[in-house]
Amino acid sequence: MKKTVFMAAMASLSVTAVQAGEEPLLNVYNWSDYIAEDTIQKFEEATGIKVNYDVYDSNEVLEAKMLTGNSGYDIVVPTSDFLQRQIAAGAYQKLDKSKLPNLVNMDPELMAGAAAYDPGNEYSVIYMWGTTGIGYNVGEVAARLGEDYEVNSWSLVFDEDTVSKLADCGVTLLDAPSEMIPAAMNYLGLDPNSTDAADLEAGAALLEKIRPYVRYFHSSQYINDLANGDVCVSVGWSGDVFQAMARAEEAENGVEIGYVIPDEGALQWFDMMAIPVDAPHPENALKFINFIMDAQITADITNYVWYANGNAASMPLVDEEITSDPGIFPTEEAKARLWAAKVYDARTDRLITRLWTRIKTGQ
Ligand code: N2P
Repeated sequence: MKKTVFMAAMASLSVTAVQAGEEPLLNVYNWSDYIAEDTIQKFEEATGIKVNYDVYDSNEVLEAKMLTGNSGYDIVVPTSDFLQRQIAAGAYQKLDKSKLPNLVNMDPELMAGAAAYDPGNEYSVIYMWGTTGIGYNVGEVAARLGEDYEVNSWSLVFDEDTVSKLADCGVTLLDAPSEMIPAAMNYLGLDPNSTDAADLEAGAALLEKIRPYVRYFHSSQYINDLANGDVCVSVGWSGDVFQAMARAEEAENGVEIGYVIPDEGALQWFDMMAIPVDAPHPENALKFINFIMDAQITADITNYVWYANGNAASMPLVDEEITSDPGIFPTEEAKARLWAAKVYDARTDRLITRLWTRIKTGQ
């Protein structure tokens, strides 16, 4: 009798375990150079879930995987405009907010901003945010443009006369068509969000004009190259340029790096944590999102990667050096000049892709 009760109890236990339990695994696909050294280890220790962690440096690469499906990933981190298109394509699942108690830590204003792409924040939570500006080697730029030259304008890369003087020390652009072409359009006085083919063509023509002075198009290599003094000007993402700065300081190699949000304005973006519709471990994914939203965990990430986050509760734990830096947390004045990306319709998206190939290959 006793034995039967025990067996029944065991049977029901194992049924519960099968129903509620996922294998203790989580497959994360995040941007490179975008997490603190100990975040994953802390998550594994806290939950017993083993993490496979892969990285990318391009929304297009991530998007191809999301639209094909069966990526095997449980957590991905698309930028908000890309996320919007992927949500529309059915690539993500809604978040069960009852499993995300740390949502209370998020900054309501920033989440409202992110809701422009994901109404009601139903599918995603802000991971980090930043701007697309210019990283530069203070000494090399001064040596070529004069000690008095103030780096505060996109003319550093978009004015042919200026950029041609920098070509020998290495100018790099992001391999991010939907960021670079609008930046060129904005410099020309056009609306960076315009989807008018003539405006996009004009932005592309400017990029083609400066193409001879560009050493490469790449979205992560410039961190080390700036830090080592191998390149001197990179259109780059805020935190990545600050990481270059920190690496140079650590190497004590005499390289001084600056980051500027140019006076003409810059793109502000949000990178969002989301769970693919076919994620093999969606419960573990929710645990991960909730873990990241812990104030200390997010503060640790910001303190390591130099990106702003959307977690209000983490702010008191973020280094003053970071919160007070206008390159990371722009001033109100600079904020007024930032623009947010709008999701492209399919036709514009195809045009951008075609223009980008032309710019990069020079044909
Ligand atoms: C991290 C780059 C993330 C910014 N290396 C791109 N949205």
